[in-house]
Amino acid sequence: MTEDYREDVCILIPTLNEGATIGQLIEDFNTEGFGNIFVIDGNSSDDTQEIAKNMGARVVAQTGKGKGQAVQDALAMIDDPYVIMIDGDGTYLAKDVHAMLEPLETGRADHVIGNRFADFDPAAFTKLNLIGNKMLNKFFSVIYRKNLVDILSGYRGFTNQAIRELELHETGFEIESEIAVDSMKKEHLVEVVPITYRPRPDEGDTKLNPLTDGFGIGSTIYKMAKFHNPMFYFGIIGAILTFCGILLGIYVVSEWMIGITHIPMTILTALLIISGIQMFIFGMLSDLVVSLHRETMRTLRRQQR
Ligand SMILES: Nc1nc2c(ncn2[C@@H]2O[C@H](COP(=O)(O)OP(=O)(O)O)[C@@H](O)[C@H]2O)c(=O)[nH]1
Ligand SMILES: [Mg+2]
Repeated sequence: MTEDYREDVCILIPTLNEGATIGQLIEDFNTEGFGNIFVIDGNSSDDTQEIAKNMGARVVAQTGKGKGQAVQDALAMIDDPYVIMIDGDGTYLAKDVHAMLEPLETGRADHVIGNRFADFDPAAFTKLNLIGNKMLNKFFSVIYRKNLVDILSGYRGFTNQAIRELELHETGFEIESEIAVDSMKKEHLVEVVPITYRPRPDEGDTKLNPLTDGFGIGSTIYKMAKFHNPMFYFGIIGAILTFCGILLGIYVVSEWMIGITHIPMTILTALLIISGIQMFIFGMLSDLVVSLHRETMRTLRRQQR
């Protein structure tokens, strides 16, 4: 390693069988002036670990399974003032690192998201991937009332403070959305920075399954809404119950008009509508609890800082 490398920035790379690209990626970061490289590996069966070690990276094998678990392992081991997280598959460019760092260094942001939609190769996203990404981003912005443009981006930057405050539990590909949600919860300053996104050199070799992982990510975003926007969380359930109740009610009333009475169905209608309205009331009460909790946490964080 030369003396000129910046040591205050840790480049964190989660890898699973990325032997084809990891070497070039580390070299590119060296060229940009970054030598503090941390590879958290998912026990790759190829030569990822050897290549990274030979290039001077700190290589650690994750203790469990999944990208999320790897990231959690790694973040607990990093003390540097800034962390830049990037996929090891060669889809993101090392030269975008300066733009990613700038908002962190000037204190404008605690967390930076590299926006892949700013400049992407048409081959980098499959149609399904692009639609899924857009839908999940929309879903996120409705629930959390903030448009972070590309919540599933694998290129992220954090201050040390932000990392210590994040509480992450998701082990798989839900980790990016969990980071986005938790930064909202912790009221971190988040900045979105345009970056370039390229196709994987070994196309189609992604470990992500667009359907099952997409569904998992969507349900993580929804599940966590309970703690951030409970009116939305309970409101959806309430709306479904009330809607079913009203539909059934229309049927019961129209049958009653022609002289047929359905007693059990009438009871069910009433139950559905009442439970639906109850859900809205739960939502309102939870909203109150969440607002009060947010105030308390805000005060605590101010004192801690
Ligand atoms: N350590 C570790 N890294 C993983 C695991 N699964 C995926 N990765 C890495 O996480 C990054 C993103 O994975 P990728 O399959 O490219 O997902 P995509 O970019 O969302 O399609 C890549 O660098 C992978 O090598 C895992 O289980 N453990
Ligand atoms: Mg990838």
